[in-house]
Amino acid sequence: MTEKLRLSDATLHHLATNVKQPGYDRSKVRIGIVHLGIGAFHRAHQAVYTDSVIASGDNRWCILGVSLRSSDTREAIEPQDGLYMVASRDGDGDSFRVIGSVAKVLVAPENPESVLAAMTDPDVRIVSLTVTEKGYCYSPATVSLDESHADIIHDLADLAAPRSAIGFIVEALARRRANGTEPFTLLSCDNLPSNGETLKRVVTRFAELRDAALGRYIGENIAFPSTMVDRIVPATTDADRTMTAQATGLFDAWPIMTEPFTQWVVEDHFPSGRPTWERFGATFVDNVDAFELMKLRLLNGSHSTLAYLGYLAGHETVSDVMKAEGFSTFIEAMMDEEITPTLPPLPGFDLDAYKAQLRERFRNPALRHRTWQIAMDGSQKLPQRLLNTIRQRLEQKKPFDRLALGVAGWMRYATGVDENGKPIDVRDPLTDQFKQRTTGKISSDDLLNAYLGFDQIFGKDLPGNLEFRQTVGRALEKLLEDGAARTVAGMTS
Ligand code: CS2
Repeated sequence: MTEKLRLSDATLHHLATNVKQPGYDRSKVRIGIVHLGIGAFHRAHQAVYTDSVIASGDNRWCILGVSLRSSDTREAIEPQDGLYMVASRDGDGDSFRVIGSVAKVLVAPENPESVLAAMTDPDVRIVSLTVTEKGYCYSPATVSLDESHADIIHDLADLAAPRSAIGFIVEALARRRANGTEPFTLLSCDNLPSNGETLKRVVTRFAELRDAALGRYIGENIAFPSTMVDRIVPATTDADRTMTAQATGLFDAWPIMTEPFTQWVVEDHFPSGRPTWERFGATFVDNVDAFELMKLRLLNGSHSTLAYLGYLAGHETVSDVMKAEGFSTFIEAMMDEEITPTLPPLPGFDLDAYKAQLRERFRNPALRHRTWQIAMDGSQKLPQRLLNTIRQRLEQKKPFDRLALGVAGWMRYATGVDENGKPIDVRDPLTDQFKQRTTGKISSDDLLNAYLGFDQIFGKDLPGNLEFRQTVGRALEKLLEDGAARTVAGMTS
């Protein structure tokens, strides 16, 4: 391959003509949003909607992205003037678009004060977040601040140099209040049920621990609209970088790979103003909960189930899993028979079409979405993706064998050894504890007991529920005896 020029404001005119460009004067835009956790998902989703708003002539909403840990995003896109490409891919081919809405990236650990300065700028009206489940420093089972979390302890002791998103938010709100600057709206874009409420709960609690009056002020004055966000964004590989350079004519150090589908449902509660995202496909509603539950349980619950069972059955990507014997039928039955009856009604919404479309999205042959990627952080994901659905099935006194197999798949996966005796690189905040508590445990009973001891995942109710223990126990036993591929195939024949 010949060396390609690198993407930047100055090289845009070298792009292939079918690549969509920002088309606005980037020197004239102002920063109106600080986004905490500027990973691939944000760049494929909110930053794209915002790019469209800016292109339509409203220059108040450029994004300042903050990385809370590593400098890799800044290193990739700063030499590109913040520009990057989004490749939208499916069986029909790829289409490319350059996004210009990210003006700057800060790396919080290098200079926390610069992040706080950005968050206290009066032009900034929204602070949004994609910090993943574990970034909320909460206990997933109780959805309340984990006051023993190392970052929370640190941030309470060193208010001006926080590490966590929560610490940054509370310090910035306290400074704005002291300066008489209008507060910003907080917009959680993570896959949590009632994500705005959850953010409010942890932020208010953290503020109370600092100062009761600050806690009250935040509880009474700050808007935390909830959102449902959806777009599948597999991690970018070197092959993707090469493909993008070849197709577009410019080298981008971090192009984002995604699907054509995108959805954003947002509660319309922005007292300090907001971009007109609805003009570019976002849906504003009074209450997002029913959409969020639908997405978390049907998409993410199925995704995690396909990821654990699919990985154990030897499949690298979700589309491979969907092709393997029995899996597609299994997931369809799980959606229809076990998840759908737990969802609140959404009048006028075509749920059957939504589910069929989901399965098509999982089959997308152009997205190499690795099961291993989705399998990450299971301890943080299981409660809202599978366990709450099971709680409802228990209440309804209805079967939940497939959901239980998903949970058992996670248990089997988190032992860190695959079905051929090879190690699994288990990424989870609790990986070390899984190892400690499961090593040497071979029988399904011993393993089940070891996992059910994690009350931050299973709560206090499920471990004591006989029906739950027996159903998950049976599923785990079957997985250990027959392996994932045979178990899934056996359940659908
Ligand atoms: C996935 C999600 O990695 C995961 O856990 O289930 O990132 C999923 O792709 C998105 O929520 C889709 O909107």
